[in-house]
Formats: sequence, C-alpha cells, structure tokens
Amino acid sequence: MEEIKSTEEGMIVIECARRPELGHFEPSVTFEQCPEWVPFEYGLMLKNMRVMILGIDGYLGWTLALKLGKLGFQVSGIDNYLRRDCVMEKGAHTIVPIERMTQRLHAAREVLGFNINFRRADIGNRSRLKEFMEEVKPESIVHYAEIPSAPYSMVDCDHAIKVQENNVLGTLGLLFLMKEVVPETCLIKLGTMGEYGSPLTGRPLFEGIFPGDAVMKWNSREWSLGGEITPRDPVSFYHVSKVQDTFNVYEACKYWWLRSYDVMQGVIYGVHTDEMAADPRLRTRLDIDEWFGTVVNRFVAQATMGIPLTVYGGGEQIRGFIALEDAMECMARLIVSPPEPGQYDVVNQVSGLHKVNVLAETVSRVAEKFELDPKIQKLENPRVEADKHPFEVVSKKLPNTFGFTQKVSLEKEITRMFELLTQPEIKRRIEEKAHLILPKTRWDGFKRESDVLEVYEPGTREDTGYKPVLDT
Ligand code: USQ
Repeated sequence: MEEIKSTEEGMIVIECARRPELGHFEPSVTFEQCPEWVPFEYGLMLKNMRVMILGIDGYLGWTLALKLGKLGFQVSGIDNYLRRDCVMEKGAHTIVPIERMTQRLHAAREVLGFNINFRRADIGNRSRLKEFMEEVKPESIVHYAEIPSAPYSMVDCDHAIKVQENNVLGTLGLLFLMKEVVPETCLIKLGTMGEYGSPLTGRPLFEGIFPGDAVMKWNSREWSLGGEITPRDPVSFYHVSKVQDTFNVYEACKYWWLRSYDVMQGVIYGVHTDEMAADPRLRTRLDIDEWFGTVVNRFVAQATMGIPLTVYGGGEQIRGFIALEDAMECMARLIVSPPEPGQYDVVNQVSGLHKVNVLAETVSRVAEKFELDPKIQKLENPRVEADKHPFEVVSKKLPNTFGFTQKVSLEKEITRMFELLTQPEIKRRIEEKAHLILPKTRWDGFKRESDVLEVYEPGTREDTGYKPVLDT
C-alpha cells in the first residue's frame, strides 16, 4: 500500500497510497511499525481494510461477511438474491431458515457489533456496481456472485445459458470495472477444483499453473511447461463457466496489471463458524436438494431423516473437500496478502480428499452417536464422471505461504451438522422437501429418476480402491 517516490532533492520517501493525508513516512519505518498495519488473528492486516463481497447473501458470502466483520475489516457487499430465486424456482428451500437481508444486517450490528454496507445489486448492472465501488473504494474484492451448481446448469438449455451468462459475463464485466475504478485492488475469485477434472493418467493437479521444472516430452523432444496454465477438464456446464472465468481473469491481469487469486475450492461442507453460532438470525443457508445441495450436506440431512445415503455410481469417485470454517480462514489469509500487480495466482483450497462411498461411511458412523441408523444406497450415476480414477492434489500454497492449517476435521463438522439438523424445526423443513433429494437431472439430458443399484448397511463393504494423495 505504500508508494516509493523521489523528492525534488533526490531523497527517497514513502507515501501512504491509502491515506495520503498521513504524509510521508520515514523510509526506515518497518512494516510492523507502520500505523496502517495491525496485528490480527492470522498475522498482520491492513487496519480497517475495506473488503467488498459480491454475492454476500449466499452460503459462503454471508459466512465470510460475518467472519471479516468480527476480525475488524470494513465489510461491504452486493447481492441480487439470485441464489434464493434459483432455489425457489426449483421448489426447494434452505433447510436452515435464514433471515431477510435487513434482519441479517440488524442482527450483525446488534449481536456482533459491526455494520455491513449492503447494496442490492446485480453484478451484471455495471453502472450500479460502479457507483458502489466508487463510493466504497474496496481494497479487496471477493467474488462469490455466481450460480454455484453443476446439476442446475445441466437441467436444460435455458439453465445452462443462465449459469454461463451470469457467471462468465458477470466476471468479465467486473474485470472491466476493476480496471476503471480500482485497478490496484485484489480480486479473490472463487474457482473450483472441478475445473481440473480427474485425469486418468494420475497427473497431479498442480495449483493452476505448472511448476517451473515441469516438462513435456514427446517424440524424443522436450519442452518446459513451467508457468503455463495447467490443463482443464471441467465436469459440467457450470464448471465450464469457471474455466472461462479463469482465462478472462488471467488475461485481465496480463493486459491491465490487475492482480488476482483464483481459489480452486473443493466441495465445502458444514454449518459452523463462531460468528454464526452467536445467534440463530446469523446462520447461513444450507441446501440439500439435488441441485444446490452438495454431497456431505446432503448425506447428513438424509441420515437425519432415515433416507438411505445417495451414493452416485460406484462411489469410488474422489473429490477434494474443506469445512466451511476452514475455508473462511483461508479467505481471510488471502485477503491480507494480495499478490503483486499483474500477478494471477492460483491456490488449491482443500483440506482432505475423500471417496464418496467413504464419506457415506463416515457420515453413518457419526450418525450412530445421534442414535440414527442410516443405510447407504448406490444409485445409477446421473452425471457423466469417472468412477474409478487416481487423484493427486497439490495444495502447498495455503499451508506453506499463507500459514493455513486445517482446524476442523470431517467428523467434527459432521457432528456439528447433526447437532443442528436434528433440531425439530430443521427436521420438519427437510421433511417438507424430501421429495427433492433423489436426483432427476441427468447429464445425458433425459429426465428420469436414477435406478437404485443396491442398498447396504454401512460397514459391510471393504474399501480396496485407490488411495488419494494430498501433497501439501
Ligand atoms: N454425489 C453423490 N451423491 C450425492 C451428491 C453428489 O455421490 O447425493 C457425488 C457426485 O457425483 C460428485 C461428488 O459427489 O462426484 C461431488 O458432488 P457435489 O454435488 O457435492 O459437488 P459438485 O457438483 O462437484 O459441486 C460442488 C459445488 C460447486 C463447487 C464444487 C467444488 O456445488 O459450487 O464448485 O463443489 S468441486 O467439486 O471440487 O468442483
């Protein structure tokens, strides 16, 4: 945030680019002595740093807003309630009831003691977003304003177009706005591990860009791959939208010297952060329907209601996962350490790799502590995805560069979920939408419910397959 300038006398002084009224600093002032930087839970942060969250009303956006507010950031955000609308359109609802935004803001003020500067706006409404950006002058922008569902994007042509239009064009417009209004601000863009697919060769999933010493060999010749974007093999039209975003963000950094972290996030699960636990009005949404529910969240809801856990296909497919609370910590750590101007950097944000059928076993084991006795059902896979495949994920930057270590184990977060989901009001809300659990959206375009291949008791299958590798 400091600018080095030469004075007329030829002396080097440092001016605070953030608050020029502070005047020039002594060049000998160390980073730790700078009054603009203050210690916080994860090191040093820019005092009252202004962070704008696009998509602040969503599962992640709201959770992050509360976390950042509590840590002392000045939080602003926009949302057009698209997530609420898409879920409603499918006849579903969040099983954890959430307040309207005005109530949420009020509760954050009353219970946690900070204000969030909210504006109802669509990311596609560039004049409105521009006005808000000019007013707030965010020092970091977290971009969650996308439709986050693979199955929703596969419903039909209209849904595929809606997802790609919202996600790809929204991000592209945002990049132009940032160039115009806040070119020094870091864009923290939510990508996804699903951009990489699951290469059958076993090639490691590097952090978006090949390491310097990677080489390609062919026909007795050899080339360096270092610094090039790694191959992408998206697994739905939604994941394709994320790949398109990747290239648009990468280009914008190249052309205009914008800076960005592209966060390749694994599947997030869970309900807990300390801030949300402070008051029921502060909770974030939790979806369990076939379109917006992700696998762990769905399994816990199913186990709560005695519905056999819906493992798609053989259940041998492996994905990267991270608990909500850990994912939010990663975001806070990235926000305070922006990349250099012009730098496009990628982090793989996962804390564990799991096979889907093993997840089902884990949820079942924890369920026993709540006197639940779920079964597991294997369904014909509605998706087109590799069932058996190797999976080696490189995720070194968050632990090694940003100091992140996993705090929440899978079992711990599943336990917290059962504590919440077994409450009568929430059970009632799951019950109301139980007919939306079995998948009817298929990647082959036909609309029909998947056949049940088998139903079995947890603990009766031996796991003999490939062991995933997380290289940290
Ligand atoms: N699956 C089941 N049973 C279910 C639901 C899912 O076996 O009832 C399987 C799927 O076949 C898939 C895996 O679980 O192999 C993960 O599916 P998911 O629905 O939990 O997650 P996915 O569609 O991959 O997308 C989710 C979020 C998305 C995020 C992505 C991260 O919706 O926003 O980008 O996770 S990742 O998967 O790493 O790309």
